[in-house]
Amino acid sequence: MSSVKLAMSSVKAAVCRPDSDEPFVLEELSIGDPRPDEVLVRFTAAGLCHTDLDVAAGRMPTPLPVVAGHEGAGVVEAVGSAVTGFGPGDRVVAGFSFCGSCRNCLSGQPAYCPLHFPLNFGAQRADGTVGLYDCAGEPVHDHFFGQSSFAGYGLCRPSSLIKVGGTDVPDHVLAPLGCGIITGAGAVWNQLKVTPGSTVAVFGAGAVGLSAVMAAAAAGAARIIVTDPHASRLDLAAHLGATDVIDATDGLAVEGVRELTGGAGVEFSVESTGVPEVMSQAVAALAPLGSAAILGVAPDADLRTSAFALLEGRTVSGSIVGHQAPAVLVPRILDLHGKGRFPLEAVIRTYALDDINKAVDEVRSGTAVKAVLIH
Ligand code: CXF
Ligand code: ZN
Repeated sequence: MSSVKLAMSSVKAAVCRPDSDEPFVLEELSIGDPRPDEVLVRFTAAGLCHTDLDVAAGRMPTPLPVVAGHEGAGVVEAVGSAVTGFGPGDRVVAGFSFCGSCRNCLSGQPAYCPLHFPLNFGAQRADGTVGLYDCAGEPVHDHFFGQSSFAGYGLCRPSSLIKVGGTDVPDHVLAPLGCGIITGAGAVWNQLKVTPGSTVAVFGAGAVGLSAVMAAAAAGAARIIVTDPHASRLDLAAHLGATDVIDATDGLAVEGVRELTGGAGVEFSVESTGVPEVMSQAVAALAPLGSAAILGVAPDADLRTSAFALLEGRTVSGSIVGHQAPAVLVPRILDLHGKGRFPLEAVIRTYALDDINKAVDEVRSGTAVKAVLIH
């Protein structure tokens, strides 16, 4: 990284450091001015996603120390001279970065941009520089998902930003639309294309799984079966549209799904746990011609499934961040939210940024579903 420093302002941030006992260390950092192609955003809220914890634990290809956070919401403070389409005062949600010019980006699938990993996990500018420095003057990696929203201000890539000017939804509700919420909802609508009257099983009732439940309910699914080991999350699933719930602690979720469907299995399944055995269950619970969406992140796992089961027309595929441009998906969810058909508030618990490690503990224990940090 470059050691060149520019005009700096102070900013509070949660930093992932390789030598720390806790996932996040609260620090005062310095931030430079936006480059010509950057947008300076004042973040007011940021959701905590499992990917942030994977980064803190060194399980992702992200250099440390780094300011993570990839579900930001806030207000544009300043824009670089080459930025178009954004101006000071714009309310924005921050999601993932993409190049905008490759075949996948141009065909409306920016999540599958070949530069997804360097742009979102590289945590630096293309020239290797960063915009954050610690109190010793040492560089701290930023530009995580083009935002690093666990800092009060971020030097953002325009591709990561979605304008949300026309809504009165508070920022702590908007923030998780950057990743977790669109991941579950988009898989149901864009990847599986869940149909009215159909049967759906959702494995895992975290923020992604419960977003899949809300999306399946909005799509008119007749049967939505949810399985999870936490009773409180199953209660929440029932509140959000699940027609049946299964306690996953005994490992008999597939048998439960088959019993509830008269032995047939479901037309659609969604896996959101990242546990390889649960991924296999999501496939095993399918009826012939059924489709499973694998959404959990398990970097080193193999997926085991019956090859014979695939002969009956079952399909298994994965997707990331909603399988559609966030600029299309986010307004769709906000429209449903405005009609009371996507009650995001039910899955959100807020924490001061200072309490980010408490938020991590409560997500890990299952007490909180979607933790959102308030700056
Ligand atoms: C990521 C998860 C790991 C693969 C790429 C997309 N999404 C954010 O949490
Ligand atoms: Zn995420």
